[in-house]
Amino acid sequence: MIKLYGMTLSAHTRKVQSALIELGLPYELIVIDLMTGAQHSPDYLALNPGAKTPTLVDGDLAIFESNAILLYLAETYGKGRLIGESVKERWQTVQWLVWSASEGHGPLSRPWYVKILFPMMGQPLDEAALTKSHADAQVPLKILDRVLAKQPYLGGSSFSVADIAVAESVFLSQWGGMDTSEYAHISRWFAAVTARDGYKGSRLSQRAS
Ligand SMILES: N[C@@H](CCC(=O)N[C@@H](CS)C(=O)NCC(=O)O)C(=O)O
Repeated sequence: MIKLYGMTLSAHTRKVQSALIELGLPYELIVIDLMTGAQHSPDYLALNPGAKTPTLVDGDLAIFESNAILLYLAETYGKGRLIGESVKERWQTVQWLVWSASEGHGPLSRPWYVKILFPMMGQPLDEAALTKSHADAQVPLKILDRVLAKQPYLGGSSFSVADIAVAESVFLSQWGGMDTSEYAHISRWFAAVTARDGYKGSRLSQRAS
């Protein structure tokens, strides 16, 4: 059975859970508690030398980087479901996964770090940093809204792992206090993605079937 090492508090783990649920793949969630430093244990470092979660193990393959895992699952188990079969849709999906990792997730997730995570870890709320994070997140939000004005999903006409990845980042912006409702096309797309079983099921519990 597929093993997923991570924790549901982590957006990157939730992305992978969402894809596994969409594909109906049974998996075992092995909780790596980041608060206790479990990511630095020798056994975990053997799977993921970067000491980050998530890591997915499928047979003798151990793979890390959440967007690489999403692509692996889509290509291996989800062709025509989580990644389009045409060259155009397939590469648009890859393009947005790369954009998410390199351009989108950082500024989109920053409001959550500043407003939620850092205070949870005992730091006082930095209002100036929060204001700046909200301003910086407008850049990727504008890009997404422009694209989603022209097509229903990031990969093109159908839902894909790119939507799973980017919706989780937009969720972190919102949790970090951003009102994204002025972006009509993002709002329409986000409602469609978050209504799906994968998105809903990924936030239920730490246990998997
Ligand atoms: N680019 C990585 C980022 C993974 C990542 O930052 N994971 C965080 C949890 S959301 C983590 O494991 N942090 C542990 C640490 O920094 O010690 C991915 O997409 O998988």
